[in-house]
Amino acid sequence: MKLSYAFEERAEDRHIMKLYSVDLSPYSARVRMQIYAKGISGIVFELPEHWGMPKFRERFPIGRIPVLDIDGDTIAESEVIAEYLEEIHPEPSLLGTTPRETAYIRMLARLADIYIINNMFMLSRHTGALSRRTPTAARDNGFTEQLAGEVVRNLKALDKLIGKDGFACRGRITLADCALVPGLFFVENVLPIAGVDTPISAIANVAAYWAAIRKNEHAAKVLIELRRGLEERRERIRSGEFEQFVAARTAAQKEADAQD
Ligand SMILES: N[C@@H](CCC(=O)N[C@@H](CS)C(=O)NCC(=O)O)C(=O)O
Repeated sequence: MKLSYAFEERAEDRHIMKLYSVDLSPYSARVRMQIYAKGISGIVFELPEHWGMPKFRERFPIGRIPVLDIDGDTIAESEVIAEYLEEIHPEPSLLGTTPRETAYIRMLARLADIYIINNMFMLSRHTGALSRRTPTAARDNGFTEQLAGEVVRNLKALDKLIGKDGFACRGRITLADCALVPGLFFVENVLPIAGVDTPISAIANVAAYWAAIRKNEHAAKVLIELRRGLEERRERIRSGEFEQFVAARTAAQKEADAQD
């Protein structure tokens, strides 16, 4: 039993792995931070060709990144990829040393994913914060105001759960930090584009965590990538190229839907 597991582990190491990812994607950033923190080498980061277009969905039905490609076989969903990487590269572990510690880490990672990143993602879609020259202010749209309220509510919940030693929990980098860092980057940088002041500074433990974790080398690396992605996106919006891309994407999707 043990032997066959060891063999499988070595076999995994021989596979060619690619992570389809872009700088600005918070879900991809979560997996990239994990890869940096674990020191995994040999995973190539690749831009997803036709991303957003029906052609991309033909290959990857969920149509979202990150996707981990292992010799052409693919795994979607950041959390699933993260757990897979922990299984095939157990050391250094970004999980707990007991089931209860691991459950706590997963709870914080889930809070970041579902209640922070996902709400920020929907808010940015509804306001056009990352797609239009003149986004709709959240206060002018009841739904986006509600999403911004959800983000604040969940940051306040996080405030009661977050570690006070510069890490999300356990005094070291875990999968919780990998999910929280991109989430807080979006709260800090995307909410203001939608006309909402970032609430982080008023939420004491989250603010202290945010000030400390951004100095961690793996977090810092991913934050540089996220900022670079945001600057590139701003430039594409400024030049009008991004709106053209969104229009082409919508038209292509309508055509594909009509053929279904
Ligand atoms: N639940 C997914 C969310 C992934 C996701 O929404 N990715 C965005 C980029 S950050 C995406 O690919 N969006 C493309 C689309 O919505 O068409 C995960 O955890 O991986």
